Amino acid sequence: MRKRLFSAIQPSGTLHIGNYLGAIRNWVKLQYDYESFFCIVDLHAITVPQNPKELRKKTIEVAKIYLACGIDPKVSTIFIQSQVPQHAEMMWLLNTITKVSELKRMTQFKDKSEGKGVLAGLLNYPILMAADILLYDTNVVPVGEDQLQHVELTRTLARRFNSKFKNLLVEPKALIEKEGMRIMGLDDPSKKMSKSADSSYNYISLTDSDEIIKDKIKKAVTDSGKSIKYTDTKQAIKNLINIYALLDNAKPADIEEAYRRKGYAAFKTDLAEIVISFLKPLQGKMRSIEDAEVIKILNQGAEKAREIAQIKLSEVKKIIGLIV
Ligand code: ATP
Ligand code: LTN
Repeated sequence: MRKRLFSAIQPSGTLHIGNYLGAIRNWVKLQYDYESFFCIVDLHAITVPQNPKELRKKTIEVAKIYLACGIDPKVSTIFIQSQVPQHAEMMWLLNTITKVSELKRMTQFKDKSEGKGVLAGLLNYPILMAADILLYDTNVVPVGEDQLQHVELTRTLARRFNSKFKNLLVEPKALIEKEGMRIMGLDDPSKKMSKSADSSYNYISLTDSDEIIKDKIKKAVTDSGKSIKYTDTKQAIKNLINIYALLDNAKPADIEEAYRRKGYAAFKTDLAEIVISFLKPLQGKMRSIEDAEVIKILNQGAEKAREIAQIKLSEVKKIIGLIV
């Protein structure tokens, strides 16, 4: 039997090149080595306020992006989290073995919970993520570096459950691809590119038009000095070189060399062209996929996921002492 893989993205905005380079690009390759489940985690997305109409639209859009990027529904299972109610139920059960202190120390929680009126859903977010993963006997979880802490908590909960009750939950491993693991914001290279950033100048969406891409790259912050150097002390240019290298299959050192005498403006113009020619075919594919086709794929995916998830959930409930 093939090992299982589970990963997910929140439909909380339009996906950006960071999501592609840090996540989806790897999934496309991995789907042939693992039995894969790719989820659209709408229940996670509502841990911060969402406009209902937009949320529906984004959920379908994320599914189209998965397909256009090369996730094959004949090979992998693609589904919407809220269409598999076992996730929310499993979350409640895991909630009873999770310490509040474990949740409060999560970096993502600390980052997103500044200010007053912090919602319980935001705190409990990693337990839902653990439920997603553990329901499917997942062996590997490909994610960006920022999610490592959540996968660690998932492992802790699996171990805790297994030693308290019975060895029922598989301890998953995070799979972090070194390349592309952290694409930084164009307007602030000290923080990761994020689809829920305040300014759209933070990210390049997979659906951005050519003009917008040119404008965003032109306005991307630059470091002091004019040289194109790939070094940790020049975070802005390092990030742009990374994007260039990943999309153009080039080595950062070669890019550095090629632009040594050309300077920032020429580099940015070329980078914009590279991004545009990468996104063109992807956007064409997205437009060619009908809503009805996506909905059919998502329904089939949810049906398969529910069957698998229900078996695990019933085992867990029984062992805890709930009457199934
Ligand atoms: P949000 O800002 O709404 O929290 P996000 O843009 O950070 O969203 P997620 O839905 O949290 O995106 O993440 C989806 C996947 O993309 C995860 O595997 C995550 O690690 C990866 N990812 C997100 N942002 C980046 C980034 N800037 N660089 C590389 N990978 C990323
Ligand atoms: N928290 C993740 C999204 C996510 C996920 C998951 C990733 C929810 N459930 C299960 C992997 C496995 C994020 O924000 N990137």
